[in-house]
Amino acid sequence: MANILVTGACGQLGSELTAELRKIHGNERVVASDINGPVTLIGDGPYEHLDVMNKQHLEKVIEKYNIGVVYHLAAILSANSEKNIDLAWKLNIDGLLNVLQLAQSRKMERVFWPSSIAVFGPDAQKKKTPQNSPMNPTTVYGISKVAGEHWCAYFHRKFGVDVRSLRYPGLIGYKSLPGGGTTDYAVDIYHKAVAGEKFSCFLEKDSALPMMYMDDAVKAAIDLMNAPEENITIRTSYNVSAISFSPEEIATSIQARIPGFDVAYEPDYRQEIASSWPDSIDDSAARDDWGWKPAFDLKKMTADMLKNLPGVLEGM
Ligand code: AKB
Repeated sequence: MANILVTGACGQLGSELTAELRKIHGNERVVASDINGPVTLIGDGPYEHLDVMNKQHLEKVIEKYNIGVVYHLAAILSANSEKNIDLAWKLNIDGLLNVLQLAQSRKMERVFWPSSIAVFGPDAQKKKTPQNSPMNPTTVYGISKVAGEHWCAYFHRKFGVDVRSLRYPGLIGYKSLPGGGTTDYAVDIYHKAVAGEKFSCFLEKDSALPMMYMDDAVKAAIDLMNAPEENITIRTSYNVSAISFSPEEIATSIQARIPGFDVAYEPDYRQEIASSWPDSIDDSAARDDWGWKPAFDLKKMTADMLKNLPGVLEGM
């Protein structure tokens, strides 16, 4: 039986997705890989130190473990991409092309690749952004995601590679930290609240963005990958949506449980990125094609974060 490779397995989504895939398929069948640790979150099972820009090494790993399915998550997020545009383009696009080319030549079963709401720019409809809105991003990360989506559609159309993708919003979870995104504040705010400290938010208080709790994000990837091939009508990337809130709204949901939690708004360069993105997303295609339905709203997410985060921080 073919095995599964996760690239970027030590990242925010990767660590939780790897752990879940190992629960489903068994530790030995899910190979985790990354260029940075920590590997503590992903549990037991095979691990390879892997730079996805190195195609030869990637192929060796695929061969060594008889990989048939790849969850290709290695990428640089929006805010960090602006700081190193060459590396962001190289990693986000060359890495994807390496995976797609190997999926084609080795006739692999399936590939998952995350796109992002960052594909949309200031001219897209702000609220309930439709699947096929104009995609004119103003960030290098967004440009790489638009290009990546088209590469996915091309490899499917031209070579029959079964690559599937989701346009993730900001992801929030208590087990792992995001790294270098514009939506990171929505994780950091819980850490400060639990520590009893004041939070300085790098976005304006009314800057609403689409977001999703990690349990829903992991479930979305697995549901999409398990959907029958004939149900997948979108081969660029599916809009997926769960929650939409502003910094002030998430602060209020925390203050309902931790009265006195104090937040200051000190926007920096990330505000410009956030302002170019949608406030909320229309995901009816994902709901119709493969039954997408999120389980967490803001209230439920805050309750879960505040229940579980203190234990995680104690164990660190
Ligand atoms: C980021 O902020 O860069 C990511 C994303 C929305 O893709 N979380």
